[in-house]
Amino acid sequence: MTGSDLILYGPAYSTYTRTARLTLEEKGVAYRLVEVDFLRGANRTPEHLSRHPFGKVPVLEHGDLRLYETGAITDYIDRAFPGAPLQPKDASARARMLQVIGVVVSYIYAPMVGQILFERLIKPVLGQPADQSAVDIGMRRLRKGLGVLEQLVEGSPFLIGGAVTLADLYLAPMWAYFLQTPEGEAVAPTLPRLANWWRAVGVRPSVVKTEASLR
Ligand SMILES: N[C@@H](CCC(=O)N[C@@H](CS)C(=O)NCC(=O)O)C(=O)O
Repeated sequence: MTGSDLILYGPAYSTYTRTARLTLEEKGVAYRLVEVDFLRGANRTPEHLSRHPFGKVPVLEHGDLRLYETGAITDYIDRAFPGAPLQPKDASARARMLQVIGVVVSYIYAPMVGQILFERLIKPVLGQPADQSAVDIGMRRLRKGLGVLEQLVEGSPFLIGGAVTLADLYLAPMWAYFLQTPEGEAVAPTLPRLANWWRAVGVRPSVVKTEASLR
Protein backbone atom coordinates (compact mmCIF):
# COMPACT_ATOMS: atom_id res chain seq x y z
CA MET A 1 0.00 0.00 0.00
CA THR A 2 1.29 3.48 -0.77
CA GLY A 3 0.59 6.77 0.95
CA SER A 4 -1.65 8.10 -1.80
CA ASP A 5 -4.71 6.48 -0.18
CA LEU A 6 -3.90 8.03 3.16
CA ILE A 7 -6.38 10.48 4.69
CA LEU A 8 -5.71 12.77 7.62
CA TYR A 9 -8.68 14.35 9.37
CA GLY A 10 -8.16 17.64 11.16
CA PRO A 11 -8.02 21.34 10.39
CA ALA A 12 -4.77 22.78 9.04
CA TYR A 13 -4.80 25.22 11.97
CA SER A 14 -4.58 22.46 14.63
CA THR A 15 -1.17 21.97 16.23
CA TYR A 16 -1.41 18.18 16.61
CA THR A 17 -2.79 17.83 13.08
CA ARG A 18 0.20 19.83 11.90
CA THR A 19 2.55 17.50 13.79
CA ALA A 20 1.04 14.58 11.84
CA ARG A 21 1.29 16.56 8.58
CA LEU A 22 4.91 17.47 9.30
CA THR A 23 5.64 13.78 9.81
CA LEU A 24 4.01 12.96 6.46
CA GLU A 25 5.87 15.78 4.72
CA GLU A 26 9.24 14.82 6.23
CA LYS A 27 8.72 11.22 5.05
CA GLY A 28 7.52 12.37 1.62
CA VAL A 29 4.18 10.55 1.96
CA ALA A 30 1.24 11.73 -0.16
CA TYR A 31 -1.99 12.30 1.76
CA ARG A 32 -5.33 14.03 1.63
CA LEU A 33 -6.27 16.46 4.39
CA VAL A 34 -9.96 16.47 5.30
CA GLU A 35 -10.68 19.58 7.34
CA VAL A 36 -12.58 19.10 10.61
CA ASP A 37 -13.15 22.64 11.84
CA PHE A 38 -13.46 22.02 15.58
CA LEU A 39 -13.69 25.74 16.40
CA ARG A 40 -17.07 25.60 14.66
CA GLY A 41 -18.17 22.26 16.13
CA ALA A 42 -17.30 19.92 13.26
CA ASN A 43 -15.61 17.52 15.69
CA ARG A 44 -18.86 16.86 17.57
CA THR A 45 -20.79 15.43 14.61
CA PRO A 46 -21.72 11.71 14.72
CA GLU A 47 -19.50 11.25 11.66
CA HIS A 48 -16.38 12.56 13.39
CA LEU A 49 -17.22 10.90 16.72
CA SER A 50 -17.30 7.59 14.85
CA ARG A 51 -13.69 8.28 13.86
CA HIS A 52 -12.53 9.59 17.22
CA PRO A 53 -14.43 8.65 20.39
CA PHE A 54 -13.22 11.80 22.18
CA GLY A 55 -14.02 14.14 19.28
CA LYS A 56 -10.42 15.25 18.82
CA VAL A 57 -8.08 15.59 15.86
CA PRO A 58 -6.03 14.28 14.16
CA VAL A 59 -7.32 10.96 12.86
CA LEU A 60 -5.49 8.96 10.22
CA GLU A 61 -7.00 6.48 7.80
CA HIS A 62 -4.81 4.24 5.72
CA GLY A 63 -6.61 1.36 4.02
CA ASP A 64 -8.27 -0.64 6.80
CA LEU A 65 -6.27 1.11 9.49
CA ARG A 66 -7.90 3.92 11.44
CA LEU A 67 -5.83 5.59 14.16
CA TYR A 68 -6.18 8.45 16.59
CA GLU A 69 -3.62 9.82 19.10
CA THR A 70 -0.82 11.82 17.52
CA GLY A 71 1.87 9.59 19.05
CA ALA A 72 0.39 6.47 17.48
CA ILE A 73 -0.12 8.24 14.14
CA THR A 74 3.40 9.65 13.90
CA ASP A 75 5.02 6.38 14.97
CA TYR A 76 3.01 4.53 12.32
CA ILE A 77 3.94 6.98 9.56
CA ASP A 78 7.60 6.86 10.53
CA ARG A 79 7.76 3.05 10.58
CA ALA A 80 5.39 2.20 7.72
CA PHE A 81 7.01 4.36 5.07
CA PRO A 82 10.52 4.60 3.66
CA GLY A 83 12.59 7.73 4.05
CA ALA A 84 14.91 9.01 6.73
CA PRO A 85 13.80 7.73 10.15
CA LEU A 86 12.34 10.34 12.47
CA GLN A 87 13.19 8.45 15.66
CA PRO A 88 16.72 7.61 16.78
CA LYS A 89 17.66 3.92 16.72
CA ASP A 90 19.85 4.27 19.80
CA ALA A 91 17.82 3.39 22.91
CA SER A 92 19.11 6.31 24.98
CA ALA A 93 18.56 8.93 22.26
CA ARG A 94 15.08 7.55 21.54
CA ALA A 95 14.19 7.73 25.23
CA ARG A 96 15.42 11.33 25.40
CA MET A 97 13.33 12.18 22.32
CA LEU A 98 10.27 10.65 24.02
CA GLN A 99 11.11 12.62 27.18
CA VAL A 100 11.01 15.89 25.22
CA ILE A 101 7.70 14.88 23.61
CA GLY A 102 6.35 14.03 27.07
CA VAL A 103 7.35 17.45 28.39
CA VAL A 104 5.75 19.19 25.38
CA VAL A 105 2.51 17.22 25.68
CA SER A 106 2.24 17.25 29.48
CA TYR A 107 3.66 20.63 30.51
CA ILE A 108 3.78 22.92 27.46
CA TYR A 109 0.59 22.23 25.50
CA ALA A 110 -1.94 23.13 28.22
CA PRO A 111 -0.55 26.55 29.19
CA MET A 112 0.78 27.46 25.72
CA VAL A 113 -2.12 26.31 23.54
CA GLY A 114 -4.96 26.02 26.05
CA GLN A 115 -4.29 29.37 27.73
CA ILE A 116 -1.94 31.73 25.83
CA LEU A 117 -2.86 30.82 22.25
CA PHE A 118 -6.51 30.40 23.19
CA GLU A 119 -6.64 33.91 24.64
CA ARG A 120 -4.37 35.66 22.14
CA LEU A 121 -5.16 33.95 18.81
CA ILE A 122 -8.34 31.87 19.07
CA LYS A 123 -10.64 34.18 21.04
CA PRO A 124 -10.17 37.11 18.62
CA VAL A 125 -11.19 34.80 15.75
CA LEU A 126 -14.32 33.91 17.71
CA GLY A 127 -14.98 37.62 18.30
CA GLN A 128 -14.16 37.46 22.01
CA PRO A 129 -11.70 39.63 23.94
CA ALA A 130 -8.57 38.10 25.48
CA ASP A 131 -8.65 37.65 29.25
CA GLN A 132 -5.35 39.08 30.55
CA SER A 133 -5.58 37.23 33.86
CA ALA A 134 -5.83 33.88 32.04
CA VAL A 135 -2.78 34.89 29.94
CA ASP A 136 -0.86 35.73 33.12
CA ILE A 137 -1.76 32.42 34.76
CA GLY A 138 -0.78 30.59 31.57
CA MET A 139 2.58 32.37 31.43
CA ARG A 140 3.33 31.50 35.06
CA ARG A 141 2.68 27.82 34.28
CA LEU A 142 4.52 27.98 30.98
CA ARG A 143 7.75 29.55 32.25
CA LYS A 144 8.67 26.44 34.21
CA GLY A 145 8.02 24.15 31.20
CA LEU A 146 9.98 26.37 28.84
CA GLY A 147 12.95 26.53 31.24
CA VAL A 148 12.99 22.73 31.46
CA LEU A 149 12.68 22.39 27.70
CA GLU A 150 15.56 24.82 27.11
CA GLN A 151 17.75 22.61 29.31
CA LEU A 152 16.69 19.46 27.45
CA VAL A 153 17.79 20.81 24.06
CA GLU A 154 20.94 18.90 23.32
CA GLY A 155 21.18 18.90 19.56
CA SER A 156 22.13 21.75 17.31
CA PRO A 157 20.08 22.74 15.53
CA PHE A 158 17.66 19.90 16.37
CA LEU A 159 16.24 19.20 19.82
CA ILE A 160 17.80 15.75 20.03
CA GLY A 161 20.81 14.49 18.10
CA GLY A 162 21.96 15.47 14.64
CA ALA A 163 18.76 14.93 12.67
CA VAL A 164 15.16 16.04 12.74
CA THR A 165 13.03 13.83 15.02
CA LEU A 166 9.41 13.64 16.10
CA ALA A 167 10.31 15.85 19.07
CA ASP A 168 10.97 18.75 16.67
CA LEU A 169 7.69 18.05 14.89
CA TYR A 170 5.72 18.14 18.14
CA LEU A 171 7.08 21.46 19.30
CA ALA A 172 7.23 23.31 15.96
CA PRO A 173 3.47 23.92 15.44
CA MET A 174 2.98 25.25 18.98
CA TRP A 175 6.12 27.37 18.84
CA ALA A 176 5.16 28.94 15.50
CA TYR A 177 1.89 30.19 17.02
CA PHE A 178 3.52 31.21 20.31
CA LEU A 179 5.87 33.54 18.42
CA GLN A 180 2.81 35.36 17.08
CA THR A 181 1.85 36.44 20.61
CA PRO A 182 3.38 39.32 22.62
CA GLU A 183 4.32 36.77 25.31
CA GLY A 184 6.15 34.57 22.80
CA GLU A 185 7.92 37.55 21.27
CA ALA A 186 9.14 38.59 24.71
CA VAL A 187 10.16 35.17 26.02
CA ALA A 188 11.71 33.53 22.94
CA PRO A 189 14.90 35.64 22.90
CA THR A 190 15.60 34.59 26.51
CA LEU A 191 15.80 30.93 25.41
CA PRO A 192 18.90 30.79 23.18
CA ARG A 193 18.87 27.04 22.47
CA LEU A 194 15.23 27.13 21.42
CA ALA A 195 15.88 30.29 19.38
CA ASN A 196 18.76 28.52 17.59
CA TRP A 197 16.52 25.48 17.04
CA TRP A 198 13.73 27.57 15.49
CA ARG A 199 16.12 29.42 13.15
CA ALA A 200 16.81 26.07 11.46
CA VAL A 201 13.53 24.22 11.94
CA GLY A 202 11.24 27.16 11.14
CA VAL A 203 12.52 27.28 7.55
CA ARG A 204 12.36 23.55 6.78
CA PRO A 205 10.27 22.89 3.65
CA SER A 206 7.83 20.74 5.68
CA VAL A 207 7.26 23.60 8.12
CA VAL A 208 6.87 26.23 5.40
CA LYS A 209 4.48 24.00 3.41
CA THR A 210 2.18 23.39 6.39
CA GLU A 211 2.08 26.99 7.61
CA ALA A 212 -1.36 27.69 9.00
CA SER A 213 -3.30 30.59 10.32
CA LEU A 214 -6.22 30.82 12.68
CA ARG A 215 -7.48 33.94 10.95
N1 LIG B 1 -4.13 13.16 22.92
C1 LIG B 1 -4.58 13.69 21.64
C2 LIG B 1 -4.84 15.17 21.78
C3 LIG B 1 -5.43 15.77 20.52
C4 LIG B 1 -5.95 17.18 20.74
O1 LIG B 1 -6.07 17.68 21.86
N2 LIG B 1 -6.29 17.82 19.60
C5 LIG B 1 -6.89 19.14 19.68
C6 LIG B 1 -6.40 20.01 18.52
S1 LIG B 1 -4.68 20.34 18.51
C7 LIG B 1 -8.39 19.00 19.51
O2 LIG B 1 -8.86 18.06 18.90
N3 LIG B 1 -9.15 19.96 20.04
C8 LIG B 1 -10.56 20.02 19.85
C9 LIG B 1 -11.32 19.85 21.12
O3 LIG B 1 -10.72 19.52 22.17
O4 LIG B 1 -12.54 20.02 21.09
C10 LIG B 1 -3.54 13.40 20.56
O5 LIG B 1 -2.38 13.19 20.89
O6 LIG B 1 -3.90 13.34 19.38
